[in-house]
Amino acid sequence: MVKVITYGTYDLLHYGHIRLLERAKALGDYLIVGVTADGFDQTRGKINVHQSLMERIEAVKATGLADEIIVEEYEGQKIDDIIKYDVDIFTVGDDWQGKFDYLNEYCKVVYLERTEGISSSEIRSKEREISLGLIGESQVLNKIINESKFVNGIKISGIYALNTKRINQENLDSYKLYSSYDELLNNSDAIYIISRPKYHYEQIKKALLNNKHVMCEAPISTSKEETEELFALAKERGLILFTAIKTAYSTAYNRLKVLVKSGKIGKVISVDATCTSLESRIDENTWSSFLEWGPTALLPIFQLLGTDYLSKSIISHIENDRDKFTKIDFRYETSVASLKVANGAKSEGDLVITGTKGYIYVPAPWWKMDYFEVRYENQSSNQRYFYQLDGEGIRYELVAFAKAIETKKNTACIIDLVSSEIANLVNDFIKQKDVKLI
Ligand code: C2G
Repeated sequence: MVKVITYGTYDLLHYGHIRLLERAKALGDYLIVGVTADGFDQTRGKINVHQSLMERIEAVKATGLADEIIVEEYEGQKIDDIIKYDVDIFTVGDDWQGKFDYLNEYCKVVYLERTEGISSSEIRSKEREISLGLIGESQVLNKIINESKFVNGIKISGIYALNTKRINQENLDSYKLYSSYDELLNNSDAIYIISRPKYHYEQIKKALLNNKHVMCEAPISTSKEETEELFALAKERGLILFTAIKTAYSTAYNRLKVLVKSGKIGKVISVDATCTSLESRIDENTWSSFLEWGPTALLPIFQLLGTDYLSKSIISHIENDRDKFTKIDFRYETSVASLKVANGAKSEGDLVITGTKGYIYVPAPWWKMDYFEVRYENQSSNQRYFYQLDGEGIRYELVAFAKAIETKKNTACIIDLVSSEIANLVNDFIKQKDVKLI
């Protein structure tokens, strides 16, 4: 029996895929198809895959061409599979010509002619593109423009900014600069807001009332009530309202959460996060340390321990009525948490999750997470995890936003409750509630 193996993402299965599978099948008597896992695709830069792994497996199964279907999870798995399944022929489309010659050491390698004129990415981009309007004054806006180029289905409709001093000239030349927010709204399907936090509520509300989807840099607003009102309004109108904290959309961070929730380090006793950067990412006179870094530092605390802490204490160092350094300690029923944020001081920007069986250490800058370690008393049991993170993770949050708009399912990685509690803390901070000064 001649066994053949081939691999692919098989997203939005089309006749190009089917023709490949038919010819692969014809090479032998038994065809194994390796369908790529979501995480593996993301690691190898395929971030726009629309269908889940199960949907893609089902589609390949429905062709009736595969005698066996396996999942491709990691780089180098092909060699393991060829040996494990005693494969005679590896085949793949000739868009990969030469890339798999190394497999000749294990089996025959056959490149089959690719079917011209059709591809999953063409199908994806033919679907209605979301025109995304940008509002705000921060240089992060330049990153969003750059990252949007990697996302099928999103195109930037233009920019509205109170001042453009932090927007690259190249972007000002390439994208329409609208003279009003109304004009931006009229020319967009969705809005990405990265303006001063005190404007967020009005800007989000106006976008939702104009039936636009919204992604907004945390905090969504500076009060819990306003945040809850906005999420309710979005829900009522069938719109997507996403909180943008890019860490939440990175593969590594989501794998870390799964490991913690699965009990990998036992019960979590403490979560300690530090974020500092002396050069303020965002305009010096708009954001304080806590407004700039608080939502990011709060994310793992609220997502791993919840938002029902029993008490908190805030200590800040303030200069020219901007906090240059803020430390917050939380007490929960059976755990504690702390955060240190500063744009007027420098510290080790790591994240440590303390558990009863071990702990997770994420080195600085933990918020651009691509690597973390699970550490135990017996160091030989330590485990290291690495997940590709391109462009600081902003493209992944844009992909999640586009997918949510398309599927009308709010798959936000940051649940509304967390967004509301972040806003609540921001409110306490602004009102200096539970705050002591140093
Ligand atoms: N294909 C084709 N004609 C097309 C599109 C795709 O013959 N118009 C072939 C590809 O060459 C590949 C298979 O169909 O052999 C699946 O294509 P994709 O789902 O795009 O997956 P890809 O990332 O190309 O898979 O490690 C090998 C890769 O996983 C190959």
